[in-house]
Amino acid sequence: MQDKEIEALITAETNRQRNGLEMIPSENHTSQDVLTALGSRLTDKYSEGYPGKRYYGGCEFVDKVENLARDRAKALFGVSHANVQAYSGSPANQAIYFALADPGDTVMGLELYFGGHMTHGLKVNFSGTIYNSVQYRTGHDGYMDYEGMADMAMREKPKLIMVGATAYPRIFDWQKLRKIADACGAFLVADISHIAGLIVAGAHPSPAGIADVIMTTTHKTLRGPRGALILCNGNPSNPLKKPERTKENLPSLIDRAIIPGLQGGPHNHQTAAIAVALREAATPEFKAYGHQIVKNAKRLAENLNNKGYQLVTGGTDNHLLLIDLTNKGLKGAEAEDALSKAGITVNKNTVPYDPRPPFDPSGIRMGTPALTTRGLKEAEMDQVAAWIDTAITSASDDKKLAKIHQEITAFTKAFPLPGEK
Ligand code: DSN
Repeated sequence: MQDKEIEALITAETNRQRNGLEMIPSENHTSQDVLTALGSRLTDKYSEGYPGKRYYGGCEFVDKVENLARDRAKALFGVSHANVQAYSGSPANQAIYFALADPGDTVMGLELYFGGHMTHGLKVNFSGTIYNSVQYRTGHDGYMDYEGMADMAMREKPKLIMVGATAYPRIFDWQKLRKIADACGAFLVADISHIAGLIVAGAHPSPAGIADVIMTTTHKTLRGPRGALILCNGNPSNPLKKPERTKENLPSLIDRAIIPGLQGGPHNHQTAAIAVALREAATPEFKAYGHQIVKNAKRLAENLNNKGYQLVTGGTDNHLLLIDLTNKGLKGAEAEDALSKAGITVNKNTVPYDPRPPFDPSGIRMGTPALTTRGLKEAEMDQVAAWIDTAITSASDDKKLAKIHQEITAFTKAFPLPGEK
């Protein structure tokens, strides 16, 4: 590389990942094939429109790339329509709101500080300013409060109900959610960004055929490049005619919301890398991977429970743990910092009904997708839990934290990043 400054930073970041434990539950390590597609000449090409209906010449190969990505997405998730052009999760959700609601309409989503996402109606996000957002919360036990949701839905009559989370350690009951949406006449949108890999592996129930629209980012448990899929059922109609806002028209509504509604040219290198990841996710190895993520998270939870940590909901059914550190006398940010010095990357996070502010919350969030990609299994989780506990209980002892980092660097040599030996 001619640019030595950027080259050095890429090397430094790669070494940071290689020599540490990546435990942010929304992160993962992609395969070398995904990286190859992402770094290809496809990035040079403009192709506004959809395959076969572009505004540019020279699209014969990128058409095939996009069709492969769409076909693989449809087959993997069991739906009949896939849009693979959204640049990432937030723009994808923006497209869904744009397709299903008008400015000022009521929309309902899980509050960020209870495990939701900014785009699920946070007041300072587009979803809470352009739309009249009403926000539901989990119960005090940390579990989804389906009764509370149903009451709110009947009272507020939202146009759409967004369901999904960034910090929820349990399973979503899609059938219950369908009933709530039907009772108030709302579209049900499932944001499965965190759990998509578990769903395709069969380690979490799928909302396919239940939710009206499914959105997932492609870079979390699904282990692809950054990007997003918007999935639904039906066939797109004439792209030039404005469709009625009905369930039959969902494919057209979504496609038109992406372009011309929100985006210009799709990122073809990203689409190709998504296609590669979707092919990988359809293998038996990926199924085993998805189940192993959950086994590892459960084992980690068991260990930390035994060491006196307060896990929100008492444990996990998926890929992540949300830990309230109040009883350990440490704030989330302090734990994040100590763990980082020890070579373990997590993030500070609010816990339900957190008395502390969001930028200085009581908890941390951690997950097992990236560690599982590197081949760590239950036995290694015992060691990881021991390191986490030592780092948290010795948070102010920089020497001890540095020693853990050394141990982790040595340990990770047996668990190379994808494509490395
Ligand atoms: N930033 C993602 C996460 O960490 O969960 C959500 O967008």
